[in-house]
Amino acid sequence: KDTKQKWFKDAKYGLFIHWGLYSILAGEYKGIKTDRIAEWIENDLNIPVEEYRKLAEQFNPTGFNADDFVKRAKEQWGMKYIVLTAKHHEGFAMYDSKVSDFNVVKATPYGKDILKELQLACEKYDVKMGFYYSQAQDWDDPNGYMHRKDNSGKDFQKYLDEKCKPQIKELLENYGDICLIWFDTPMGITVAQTQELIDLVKSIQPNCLLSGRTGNHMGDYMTTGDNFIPRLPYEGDWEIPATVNDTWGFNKFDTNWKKQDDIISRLLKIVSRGGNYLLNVGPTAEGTVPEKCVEVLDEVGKYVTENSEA
Ligand code: FUL
Repeated sequence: KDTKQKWFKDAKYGLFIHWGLYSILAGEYKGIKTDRIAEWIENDLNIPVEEYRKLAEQFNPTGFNADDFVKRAKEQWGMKYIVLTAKHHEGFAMYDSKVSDFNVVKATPYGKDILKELQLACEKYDVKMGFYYSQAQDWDDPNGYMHRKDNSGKDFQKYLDEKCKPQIKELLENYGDICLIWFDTPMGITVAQTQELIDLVKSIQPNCLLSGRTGNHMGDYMTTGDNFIPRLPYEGDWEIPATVNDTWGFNKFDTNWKKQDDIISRLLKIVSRGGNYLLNVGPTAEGTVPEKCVEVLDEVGKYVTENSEA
Protein backbone atom coordinates (compact mmCIF):
# COMPACT_ATOMS: atom_id res chain seq x y z
CA LYS A 1 0.00 0.00 0.00
CA ASP A 2 1.06 3.55 -0.65
CA THR A 3 0.78 5.91 2.31
CA LYS A 4 1.11 8.86 -0.05
CA GLN A 5 2.93 10.59 2.77
CA LYS A 6 6.36 11.91 2.06
CA TRP A 7 7.49 11.96 5.66
CA PHE A 8 6.89 8.23 6.00
CA LYS A 9 8.69 7.43 2.76
CA ASP A 10 11.62 9.61 3.76
CA ALA A 11 11.79 8.58 7.40
CA LYS A 12 13.71 5.24 7.09
CA TYR A 13 14.63 5.06 10.75
CA GLY A 14 12.44 5.52 13.81
CA LEU A 15 12.42 4.81 17.51
CA PHE A 16 9.95 2.46 19.11
CA ILE A 17 9.57 2.71 22.88
CA HIS A 18 7.96 -0.09 24.87
CA TRP A 19 7.39 1.23 28.32
CA GLY A 20 4.80 0.37 30.93
CA LEU A 21 4.27 -1.37 34.25
CA TYR A 22 5.96 -4.50 32.92
CA SER A 23 9.19 -2.47 33.01
CA ILE A 24 9.03 -2.70 36.82
CA LEU A 25 8.94 -6.48 36.78
CA ALA A 26 11.75 -6.46 34.22
CA GLY A 27 11.23 -10.10 33.29
CA GLU A 28 10.69 -11.60 36.75
CA TYR A 29 7.68 -12.03 38.97
CA LYS A 30 7.94 -13.50 42.47
CA GLY A 31 11.22 -15.16 41.64
CA ILE A 32 9.97 -16.66 38.39
CA LYS A 33 11.55 -15.52 35.17
CA THR A 34 9.55 -15.21 32.03
CA ASP A 35 11.12 -16.94 29.05
CA ARG A 36 9.30 -14.72 26.60
CA ILE A 37 9.20 -11.03 25.76
CA ALA A 38 9.02 -9.07 29.00
CA GLU A 39 5.92 -6.96 28.29
CA TRP A 40 3.90 -10.19 28.12
CA ILE A 41 4.69 -11.23 31.67
CA GLU A 42 1.19 -10.63 33.04
CA ASN A 43 -0.30 -12.99 30.48
CA ASP A 44 2.50 -15.53 30.39
CA LEU A 45 2.90 -15.97 34.15
CA ASN A 46 -0.84 -15.65 34.80
CA ILE A 47 -0.50 -12.73 37.18
CA PRO A 48 -3.90 -11.88 38.66
CA VAL A 49 -5.19 -8.54 37.40
CA GLU A 50 -5.60 -7.11 40.90
CA GLU A 51 -1.98 -7.88 41.75
CA TYR A 52 -0.71 -6.56 38.48
CA ARG A 53 -2.61 -3.32 38.99
CA LYS A 54 -0.73 -2.72 42.23
CA LEU A 55 2.48 -2.29 40.27
CA ALA A 56 1.25 1.19 39.41
CA GLU A 57 1.93 2.22 43.02
CA GLN A 58 5.62 1.68 42.34
CA PHE A 59 5.86 3.44 39.02
CA ASN A 60 8.01 6.51 39.56
CA PRO A 61 10.43 7.00 36.66
CA THR A 62 12.26 10.01 38.00
CA GLY A 63 15.14 9.35 35.63
CA PHE A 64 12.96 10.03 32.60
CA ASN A 65 13.72 13.18 30.71
CA ALA A 66 11.69 13.48 27.53
CA ASP A 67 13.76 16.37 26.28
CA ASP A 68 17.06 14.46 26.49
CA PHE A 69 15.45 11.36 25.08
CA VAL A 70 14.04 13.01 21.99
CA LYS A 71 17.11 15.17 21.43
CA ARG A 72 19.32 12.10 21.53
CA ALA A 73 17.04 10.09 19.23
CA LYS A 74 17.09 12.85 16.68
CA GLU A 75 20.56 14.31 16.87
CA GLN A 76 22.66 11.38 17.97
CA TRP A 77 20.75 8.38 16.71
CA GLY A 78 19.51 9.97 13.48
CA MET A 79 15.92 8.85 13.97
CA LYS A 80 13.00 10.67 12.38
CA TYR A 81 9.99 9.53 14.32
CA ILE A 82 9.12 8.11 17.71
CA VAL A 83 6.37 5.66 18.59
CA LEU A 84 5.59 5.18 22.28
CA THR A 85 3.33 2.54 23.80
CA ALA A 86 0.40 4.69 24.93
CA LYS A 87 -1.32 1.48 26.00
CA HIS A 88 0.10 -1.99 25.55
CA HIS A 89 -1.73 -5.29 26.13
CA GLU A 90 -1.53 -4.76 29.91
CA GLY A 91 -4.17 -2.03 29.53
CA PHE A 92 -2.28 0.68 31.40
CA ALA A 93 -2.39 4.18 29.88
CA MET A 94 0.89 6.08 29.85
CA TYR A 95 -1.02 9.36 29.67
CA ASP A 96 -3.74 11.30 31.46
CA SER A 97 -6.88 9.37 30.54
CA LYS A 98 -10.34 10.31 31.72
CA VAL A 99 -11.62 7.03 30.37
CA SER A 100 -9.77 4.71 32.72
CA ASP A 101 -8.11 5.44 36.06
CA PHE A 102 -5.56 2.77 35.29
CA ASN A 103 -3.19 5.42 34.00
CA VAL A 104 0.10 7.06 34.86
CA VAL A 105 -1.40 10.28 36.21
CA LYS A 106 -4.06 8.78 38.48
CA ALA A 107 -2.51 5.55 39.62
CA THR A 108 1.19 6.24 40.11
CA PRO A 109 3.38 8.32 42.44
CA TYR A 110 4.97 9.83 39.32
CA GLY A 111 1.68 11.47 38.46
CA LYS A 112 2.85 13.13 35.25
CA ASP A 113 1.58 12.63 31.73
CA ILE A 114 4.39 10.91 29.85
CA LEU A 115 2.83 11.33 26.46
CA LYS A 116 2.47 15.06 27.03
CA GLU A 117 6.13 15.33 27.97
CA LEU A 118 7.06 13.42 24.86
CA GLN A 119 4.80 15.57 22.69
CA LEU A 120 6.41 18.79 23.90
CA ALA A 121 9.89 17.43 23.28
CA CYS A 122 8.93 16.10 19.84
CA GLU A 123 7.53 19.48 18.89
CA LYS A 124 10.63 21.25 20.16
CA TYR A 125 13.01 19.06 18.15
CA ASP A 126 10.70 18.62 15.20
CA VAL A 127 10.39 14.87 15.47
CA LYS A 128 7.19 13.11 14.44
CA MET A 129 5.30 11.36 17.21
CA GLY A 130 3.09 8.33 16.94
CA PHE A 131 1.76 5.93 19.50
CA TYR A 132 1.25 2.23 19.89
CA TYR A 133 -2.21 1.24 21.04
CA SER A 134 -3.28 -2.34 21.68
CA GLN A 135 -6.59 -2.36 19.84
CA ALA A 136 -7.89 -5.82 20.76
CA GLN A 137 -5.88 -7.27 23.61
CA ASP A 138 -6.49 -5.58 26.92
CA TRP A 139 -5.71 -7.82 29.85
CA ASP A 140 -7.04 -5.30 32.34
CA ASP A 141 -10.44 -4.68 30.83
CA PRO A 142 -12.89 -7.53 31.49
CA ASN A 143 -14.03 -7.35 27.87
CA GLY A 144 -10.64 -7.00 26.20
CA TYR A 145 -9.15 -10.04 24.50
CA MET A 146 -6.51 -12.20 26.08
CA HIS A 147 -4.09 -14.44 24.25
CA ARG A 148 -4.61 -18.18 24.43
CA LYS A 149 -7.18 -17.74 27.18
CA ASP A 150 -10.91 -18.24 27.12
CA ASN A 151 -12.45 -15.14 25.56
CA SER A 152 -15.96 -16.50 25.36
CA GLY A 153 -18.53 -14.49 27.23
CA LYS A 154 -16.66 -11.27 26.62
CA ASP A 155 -18.44 -8.32 25.12
CA PHE A 156 -15.68 -7.04 22.88
CA GLN A 157 -17.88 -4.33 21.39
CA LYS A 158 -18.37 -2.96 24.89
CA TYR A 159 -14.61 -2.74 25.34
CA LEU A 160 -14.36 -0.96 21.99
CA ASP A 161 -17.10 1.51 22.81
CA GLU A 162 -16.16 2.16 26.40
CA LYS A 163 -12.40 2.01 26.45
CA CYS A 164 -10.65 1.63 23.13
CA LYS A 165 -12.45 4.26 21.05
CA PRO A 166 -12.74 6.87 23.82
CA GLN A 167 -9.02 6.50 24.54
CA ILE A 168 -8.09 6.77 20.88
CA LYS A 169 -10.18 9.94 20.78
CA GLU A 170 -8.31 11.39 23.76
CA LEU A 171 -4.99 10.54 22.20
CA LEU A 172 -5.87 12.21 18.93
CA GLU A 173 -7.40 15.28 20.50
CA ASN A 174 -4.96 16.11 23.25
CA TYR A 175 -1.44 15.51 21.95
CA GLY A 176 -1.07 17.54 18.78
CA ASP A 177 -0.30 15.94 15.44
CA ILE A 178 -0.04 12.19 15.67
CA CYS A 179 1.90 10.79 12.70
CA LEU A 180 0.68 7.24 13.12
CA ILE A 181 -1.11 4.82 15.36
CA TRP A 182 0.54 1.49 15.76
CA PHE A 183 -2.39 -0.84 16.19
CA ASP A 184 -1.22 -4.35 17.02
CA THR A 185 -2.47 -7.93 17.45
CA PRO A 186 -5.95 -7.58 15.93
CA MET A 187 -7.12 -11.00 17.14
CA GLY A 188 -10.86 -11.36 16.57
CA ILE A 189 -11.69 -7.75 15.67
CA THR A 190 -14.16 -7.74 12.77
CA VAL A 191 -14.06 -5.72 9.56
CA ALA A 192 -16.94 -3.56 10.79
CA GLN A 193 -15.24 -2.92 14.11
CA THR A 194 -11.97 -2.09 12.40
CA GLN A 195 -13.81 0.34 10.17
CA GLU A 196 -15.19 2.05 13.26
CA LEU A 197 -11.65 2.59 14.50
CA ILE A 198 -10.46 3.85 11.14
CA ASP A 199 -13.38 6.25 10.78
CA LEU A 200 -12.78 7.60 14.24
CA VAL A 201 -9.07 8.18 13.65
CA LYS A 202 -9.50 9.78 10.24
CA SER A 203 -12.35 11.99 11.38
CA ILE A 204 -10.07 13.60 13.95
CA GLN A 205 -6.70 13.45 12.18
CA PRO A 206 -7.06 12.54 8.51
CA ASN A 207 -3.29 12.36 8.00
CA CYS A 208 -2.65 9.98 10.85
CA LEU A 209 -1.41 6.69 9.40
CA LEU A 210 -2.47 3.29 10.66
CA SER A 211 0.01 0.46 10.98
CA GLY A 212 -0.14 -2.74 8.99
CA ARG A 213 -1.42 -4.59 12.03
CA THR A 214 -4.64 -2.69 12.06
CA GLY A 215 -7.42 -5.30 11.99
CA ASN A 216 -8.11 -7.25 8.83
CA HIS A 217 -5.15 -5.70 7.01
CA MET A 218 -7.03 -2.43 6.75
CA GLY A 219 -4.07 -0.24 7.76
CA ASP A 220 -2.29 2.27 5.53
CA TYR A 221 0.98 0.44 5.00
CA MET A 222 2.53 -2.97 5.53
CA THR A 223 4.08 -4.02 8.80
CA THR A 224 6.34 -7.07 8.75
CA GLY A 225 6.48 -9.72 11.45
CA ASP A 226 8.53 -8.77 14.50
CA ASN A 227 12.19 -8.49 13.51
CA PHE A 228 11.47 -9.86 10.05
CA ILE A 229 13.48 -8.43 7.17
CA PRO A 230 12.15 -9.50 3.76
CA ARG A 231 14.68 -10.78 1.23
CA LEU A 232 13.20 -8.74 -1.59
CA PRO A 233 11.61 -5.30 -1.68
CA TYR A 234 7.91 -5.14 -0.95
CA GLU A 235 5.67 -3.04 -3.05
CA GLY A 236 4.41 0.12 -1.43
CA ASP A 237 5.34 1.50 1.94
CA TRP A 238 6.32 -0.78 4.76
CA GLU A 239 7.95 -0.86 8.15
CA ILE A 240 9.69 -3.43 10.28
CA PRO A 241 9.39 -3.33 14.06
CA ALA A 242 12.57 -4.65 15.60
CA THR A 243 14.48 -5.01 18.84
CA VAL A 244 18.11 -4.35 19.81
CA ASN A 245 18.10 -7.36 22.14
CA ASP A 246 15.36 -10.05 22.34
CA THR A 247 12.59 -8.25 24.17
CA TRP A 248 10.51 -5.10 23.72
CA GLY A 249 9.75 -4.18 27.31
CA PHE A 250 12.78 -3.99 29.62
CA ASN A 251 14.09 -7.35 30.78
CA LYS A 252 16.97 -7.22 33.24
CA PHE A 253 18.17 -10.66 32.15
CA ASP A 254 18.35 -9.86 28.47
CA THR A 255 21.72 -8.36 27.64
CA ASN A 256 21.89 -9.88 24.22
CA TRP A 257 22.49 -6.54 22.54
CA LYS A 258 23.13 -6.71 18.84
CA LYS A 259 26.42 -5.29 17.69
CA GLN A 260 26.44 -1.93 15.99
CA ASP A 261 27.59 -3.47 12.69
CA ASP A 262 24.71 -5.89 12.80
CA ILE A 263 22.21 -3.06 13.28
CA ILE A 264 23.83 -1.03 10.50
CA SER A 265 23.69 -3.96 8.10
CA ARG A 266 20.04 -4.52 8.96
CA LEU A 267 19.33 -0.85 8.42
CA LEU A 268 20.99 -0.95 5.01
CA LYS A 269 19.04 -4.03 3.97
CA ILE A 270 15.77 -2.52 5.10
CA VAL A 271 16.33 0.88 3.57
CA SER A 272 17.59 -0.54 0.27
CA ARG A 273 14.44 -2.65 0.08
CA GLY A 274 12.30 0.41 0.64
CA GLY A 275 11.28 -0.06 4.26
CA ASN A 276 11.43 1.85 7.52
CA TYR A 277 13.31 0.43 10.49
CA LEU A 278 11.37 1.04 13.71
CA LEU A 279 13.95 0.09 16.29
CA ASN A 280 12.89 -0.47 19.86
CA VAL A 281 14.27 0.48 23.24
CA GLY A 282 12.71 -0.67 26.50
CA PRO A 283 13.36 1.90 29.23
CA THR A 284 13.72 0.72 32.82
CA ALA A 285 11.18 1.53 35.51
CA GLU A 286 13.36 4.56 36.31
CA GLY A 287 12.88 5.79 32.78
CA THR A 288 16.38 5.32 31.44
CA VAL A 289 17.69 3.19 28.62
CA PRO A 290 20.29 0.54 29.56
CA GLU A 291 23.78 1.89 29.02
CA LYS A 292 24.87 -0.87 26.65
CA CYS A 293 21.88 -0.24 24.44
CA VAL A 294 22.65 3.47 24.34
CA GLU A 295 26.23 2.72 23.36
CA VAL A 296 25.13 0.61 20.41
CA LEU A 297 22.61 3.17 19.24
CA ASP A 298 25.15 5.98 19.61
CA GLU A 299 27.57 4.11 17.37
CA VAL A 300 24.91 3.30 14.81
CA GLY A 301 23.83 6.93 15.03
CA LYS A 302 27.30 8.16 14.10
CA TYR A 303 27.10 6.13 10.94
CA VAL A 304 23.56 7.28 10.19
CA THR A 305 24.14 10.97 10.76
CA GLU A 306 27.42 10.95 8.82
CA ASN A 307 25.83 9.24 5.86
CA SER A 308 22.44 10.86 5.50
CA GLU A 309 21.24 14.27 4.52
CA ALA A 310 20.38 16.54 7.40
C1 FUL B 1 3.87 -7.83 19.14
C2 FUL B 1 3.40 -7.56 20.56
O1 FUL B 1 2.64 -8.61 21.07
C3 FUL B 1 4.69 -7.35 21.30
O2 FUL B 1 4.49 -7.25 22.67
C4 FUL B 1 5.34 -6.11 20.74
O3 FUL B 1 4.53 -4.99 21.02
C5 FUL B 1 5.56 -6.24 19.24
C6 FUL B 1 6.03 -4.98 18.57
O4 FUL B 1 4.37 -6.62 18.62
O5 FUL B 1 2.93 -8.33 18.33
